Amino acid sequence: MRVAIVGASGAVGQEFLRILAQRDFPIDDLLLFGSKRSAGRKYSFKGKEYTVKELQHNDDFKGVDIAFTSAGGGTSAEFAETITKYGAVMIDNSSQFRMDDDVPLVVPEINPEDALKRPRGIIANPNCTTIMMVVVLNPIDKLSHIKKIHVSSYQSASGAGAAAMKELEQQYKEMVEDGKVSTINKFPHQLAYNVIPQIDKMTPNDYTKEEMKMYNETRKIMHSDVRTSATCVRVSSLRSHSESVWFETERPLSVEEIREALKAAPGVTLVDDPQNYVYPMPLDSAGKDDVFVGRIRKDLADDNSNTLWLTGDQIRKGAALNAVQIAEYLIKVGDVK
Ligand code: 11C
Repeated sequence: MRVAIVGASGAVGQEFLRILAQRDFPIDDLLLFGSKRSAGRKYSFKGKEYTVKELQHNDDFKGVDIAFTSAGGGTSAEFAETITKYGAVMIDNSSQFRMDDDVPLVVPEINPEDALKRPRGIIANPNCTTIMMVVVLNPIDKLSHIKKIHVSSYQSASGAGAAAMKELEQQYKEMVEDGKVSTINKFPHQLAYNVIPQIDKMTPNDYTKEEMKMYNETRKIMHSDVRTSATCVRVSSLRSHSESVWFETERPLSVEEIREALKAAPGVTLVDDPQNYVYPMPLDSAGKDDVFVGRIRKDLADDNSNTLWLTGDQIRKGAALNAVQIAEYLIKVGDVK
């Protein structure tokens, strides 16, 4: 299997290297690509050193079976044809193609078969906050159809990339040393000692793009008419996103039913013993594969609704791991050999 990683130096790119090694993904040949700036950097994979090549419009992707791309929507748009023209399957982590009708949007626990219909050779990896929510809600939707979702997210600096994580650490350092923050590049405002109720750009309806991704992508992945109203918030945790989710089902569900469904759900770990202060937190889910869920309880304001709290590593299940699981599925069903 010839595998390429585009955006190899980024937070997600680096996670691809770790996950592919940890899962012993079948790789005969690995190619790393990046911008002109990151070309020449060296990374080791399973004891061998690999050098990042500049991504260019040439024949570098000839013979590549799977290309994991995570270098931003602009790069994906510009290079999709170059990457796929010799038959490589492009599993793209950007938001560029997610809502295109001829590009499947896949979470392997939910709609793996969608990955097999890809006329452009592109499979889109969903938005991280959306992936984690649907992995938890899909098994509940099977008990009774979910009609409405209200969600507030608590998204770590990691969602904005490796440089943003460094910036948050720098901001805390500046606060301690100077009493004020002077480095604000990656976030719209100071994040240290703060929360910012804006992730991604604002759209004309006053929801942000991140919030609209949660609305649109949830419907496409779950093949559902569900309506999601989200408020996405950047918080000053370093890694792992969390979400507070209210969902309305067609029939009232008991907490016990939901717990049982989630215990059996792939990719989900139940951490729910509220009376003993046991619930999931981002510090515990960072670096792990599953989405962790707890605080499951009846909504006091609506008999047909329940509420829960979830947290998961946005760089792993929210990005690189989900993409690798898509590739593993393609190999398992013999679609990519
Ligand atoms: C964040 N969730 O935390 C965003 C990053 O749609 O792939 C991922 C954006 C996306 O900033």
